[in-house]
Amino acid sequence: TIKACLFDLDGVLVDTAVYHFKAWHQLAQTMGIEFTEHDNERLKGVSRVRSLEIILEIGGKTMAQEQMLALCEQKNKEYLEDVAKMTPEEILPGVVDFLKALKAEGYKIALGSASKNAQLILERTELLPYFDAIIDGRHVVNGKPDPEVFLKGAEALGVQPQECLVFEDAVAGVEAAKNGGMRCVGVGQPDVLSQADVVVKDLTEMSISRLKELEQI
Ligand code: G16
Ligand code: MG
Repeated sequence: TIKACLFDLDGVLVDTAVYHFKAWHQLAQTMGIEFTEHDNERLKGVSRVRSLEIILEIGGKTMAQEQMLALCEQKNKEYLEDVAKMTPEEILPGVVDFLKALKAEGYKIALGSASKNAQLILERTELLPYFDAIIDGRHVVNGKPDPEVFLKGAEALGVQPQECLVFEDAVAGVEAAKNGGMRCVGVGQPDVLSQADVVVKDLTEMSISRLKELEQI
């Protein structure tokens, strides 16, 4: 049976990718690197420092570790200016109704995000009260597709991996769930998230009865 749901943040609950892109694009420009929306897909679900590595790869540049950390900090400052202005209106469709239904039925709920700003974003969007546990970029050593973030979530909730259902929009995130022995709902396009057990467009397609169907697989 499924006892808990674990949610990715960016791309599942809110769309912070637009703010990440804005901040990275600005930074890339100062380095003379052309960084496009298409390139931005590669940054989804990966850590901050890995994001910078990818941008440097695109620009064919290398850089000392120290300077990279300084640039990551600079990017984060820009990003946080937008996060500070976030409101509950930015919650993606279907999210609040599904979280309420899960709560009412006694399911446990955790966050499994790569972001070190996850807690702040949940506060700004008023989603924080729904979560029994938050595992994010501050708690994990190995990024997705390593299952660490979701396994720690299951542990924090006191459930087994096979009792968890993960919601993910990134290929690496779906892989992380499957690597952890969990069932996974992909949020996005079926051709991209082919490893997921089922793919939905957004959480308006989710309900308790749909979740119960997934227990059969
Ligand atoms: C999110 C985004 C990634 C971002 C990462 C780290 O992951 O999808 O693009 O690089 O968080 O964010 P921060 O710089 O805030 O620590 P997720 O796992 O929530 O999709
Ligand atoms: Mg995501």
